[in-house]
Amino acid sequence: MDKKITDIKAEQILDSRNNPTLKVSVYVDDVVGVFEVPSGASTGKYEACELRDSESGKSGVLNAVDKIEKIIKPALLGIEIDQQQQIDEIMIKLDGTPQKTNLGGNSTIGVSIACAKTAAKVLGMEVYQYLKTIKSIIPSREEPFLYFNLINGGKHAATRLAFQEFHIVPQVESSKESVQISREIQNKLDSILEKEFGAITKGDEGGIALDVEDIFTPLSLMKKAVEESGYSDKIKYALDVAASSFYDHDNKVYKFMNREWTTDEMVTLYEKICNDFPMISIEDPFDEEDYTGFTNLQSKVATKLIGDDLTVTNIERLKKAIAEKSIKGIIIKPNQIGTLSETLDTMKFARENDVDCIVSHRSGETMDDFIGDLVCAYQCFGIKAGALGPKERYVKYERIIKINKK
Ligand code: 2PG
Ligand code: MG
Repeated sequence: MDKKITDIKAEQILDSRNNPTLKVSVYVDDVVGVFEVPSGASTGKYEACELRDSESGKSGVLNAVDKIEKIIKPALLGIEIDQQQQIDEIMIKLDGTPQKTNLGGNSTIGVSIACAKTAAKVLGMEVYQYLKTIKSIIPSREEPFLYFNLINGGKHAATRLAFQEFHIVPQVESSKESVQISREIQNKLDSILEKEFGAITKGDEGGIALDVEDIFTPLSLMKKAVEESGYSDKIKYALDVAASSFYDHDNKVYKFMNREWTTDEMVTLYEKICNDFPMISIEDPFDEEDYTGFTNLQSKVATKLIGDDLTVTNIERLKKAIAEKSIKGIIIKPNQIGTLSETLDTMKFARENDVDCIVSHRSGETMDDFIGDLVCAYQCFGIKAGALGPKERYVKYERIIKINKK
């Protein structure tokens, strides 16, 4: 069978926040693989560039569509679809910038993952099976821990809550059971909050947009829901603080709960959180430049600190975080770096250095379930895919359950 790329098409679609994003289709004759690109709101400043038609807000991506059809497509036509490394290297070279500002990381990741999906089909494999053939990565767990983001704050909700994500993480082996447990706890939490606060509204990732200032309130409410559901012995908690979003660079302080916090005061606060709640991990507890804040806290707590804005799926930033002993885990978002090959290099390096990978959706999502295949192929530590409810979140969990049934 011929395996050469015969066509590439791109179009503009809408993501879960109604913002324009890319859909890319890669063809080998009549076999087609499609990837719909997600988009972040609390983006790290070292992430690959998201190319948009204008600087203001989340404008169109027609410029990116053009770059794919006029620049990337001619360079990739005729290349063997199962040569992922070569495909990605061609795009990296064509772009020629450190943060893919020329072609856009959204364009390159769209093409890169669509190629992998087409290759899987051409070879008659499931996507996760194909991924295993292109890189071998040290596994963390048979099935990933599922991180359910039950309360949304920060840039994902229009409320006073500064911390971005409050997760429950069921400590069970099976994804199916994990979803079942989370469903019960989420329903319980909804009814507790409806009683306490009246009508509830949801944030970008399907969790509740709770309008409170105190960061302990969401944790206590989740604990109450967990206890009333009878799952206290099966649940750990996790946070994504996304601390860069409320850091004052000029004065070197964090601003939330109506006051300013120094880095040392933040360390003390996190130690208290870890004492009061069984925390499995805390993501981005400090600003994206503050490796030493991470290092200081990681030396004091057993809870895993996770880099996201700190590391942006970039192997060079990961190397620095490892050298400084800043983290025990890294968030993996393919669109932060812009190609599948670079994503897998970062994951492989992380695991060789005893850093766990947590694959993650973005706050602006599509119906694509590729990250379900990614997390299962390499048996990663965990996945963040939001709360149960919104379909664009659920398809990721559904895919993981389906793969693990086989
Ligand atoms: C994060 C993500 C996903 P965003 O910070 O981890 O939850 O948010 O996609 O807005 O960067
Ligand atoms: Mg994050």
